[in-house]
Amino acid sequence: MDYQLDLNWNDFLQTYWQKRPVILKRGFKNFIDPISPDELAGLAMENEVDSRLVSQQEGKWQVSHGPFESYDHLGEHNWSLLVQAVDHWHEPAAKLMRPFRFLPDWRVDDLMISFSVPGGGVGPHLDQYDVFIIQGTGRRRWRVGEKVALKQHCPHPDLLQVEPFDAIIDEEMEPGDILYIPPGFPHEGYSLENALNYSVGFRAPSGRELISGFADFVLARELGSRRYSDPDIAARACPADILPQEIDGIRQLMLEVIEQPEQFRQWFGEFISQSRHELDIAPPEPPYQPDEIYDALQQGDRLARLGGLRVLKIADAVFINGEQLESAHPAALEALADKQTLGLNDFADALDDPAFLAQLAGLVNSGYWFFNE
Ligand code: AKG
Repeated sequence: MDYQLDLNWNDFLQTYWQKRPVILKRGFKNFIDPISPDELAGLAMENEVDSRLVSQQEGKWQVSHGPFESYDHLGEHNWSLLVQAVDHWHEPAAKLMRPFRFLPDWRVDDLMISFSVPGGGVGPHLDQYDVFIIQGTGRRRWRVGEKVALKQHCPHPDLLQVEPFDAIIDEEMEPGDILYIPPGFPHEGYSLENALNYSVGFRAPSGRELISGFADFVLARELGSRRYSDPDIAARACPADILPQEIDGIRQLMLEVIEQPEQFRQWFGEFISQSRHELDIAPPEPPYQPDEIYDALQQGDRLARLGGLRVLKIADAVFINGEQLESAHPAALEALADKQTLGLNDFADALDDPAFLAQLAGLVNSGYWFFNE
């Protein structure tokens, strides 16, 4: 199913993105769930899939983590099953992310899906990410508060909540409604009936993550070998003193490592094209020979991108799952980065170059693209 989002993106970005929460009433008209509660429950039984059950009885919260073996112990009220990165495991659900591609791919994180029975929810909390929460089947009451300093607490070691807040949005959402919440706004969803919710989440790396990722790159590439030097070292009254100009010199030395634009771009492309969630990689057996890829495309077969695979571009450089793909065919690379499925015309004459065909076979044999016919 191709989901059509009824939204004026330019107005939305100007008024709401990272600024104010908003309900986009009937953002998806005639919404049809891409997944059933049973399928979601089945996914949460898989080892590789990240899932949790959150329940509450008279104010006592419980959290357990998948994979789950059975759901027989659950009653008909007050619990919620949440499954992370469903776009990596379920193709029809992944299609829900596409209408959000007005926003750049590098900012996207994952699609989290929850199934809640009446009274189910994770309680009042806030996130550090932008999220679009789509209401699927069922009705759920969503409340959002103002972005103010709120006390956080853990009613269970794996559950971070905020204190009660006054609502600036308090609405029963119906299928196809979308609630957009910028980072830091407290919110809670309370199910009125069995309900599915789809959270399209965005990624915003913190300074800490960036420094740590960059440090790994510096070590792997053996950058930053220049050492601190002080031919004009200053005398000081107390040998224990570190002088301000020495602190500046150290900071300058560190900044020099960051201020190498080419290395910096290379690092960021590799870093940001890695997924934070496991990919459902299943290399084909036996592997394809390049001429088989050529023949399949000539016959009209199409290549589909693995769900959740991050393919990002900095100028002409294309990064796929943490590695740069170099090629003499920028248009073909651009098509790989841009399109969810590709056919013969997307590659044009690049397919006549045995080097490109071998690269494409490498990508297919890595499980990154697959024939979906
Ligand atoms: C979020 O994605 O931030 C949510 O609060 C969704 C939680 C849920 O679906 O219960």
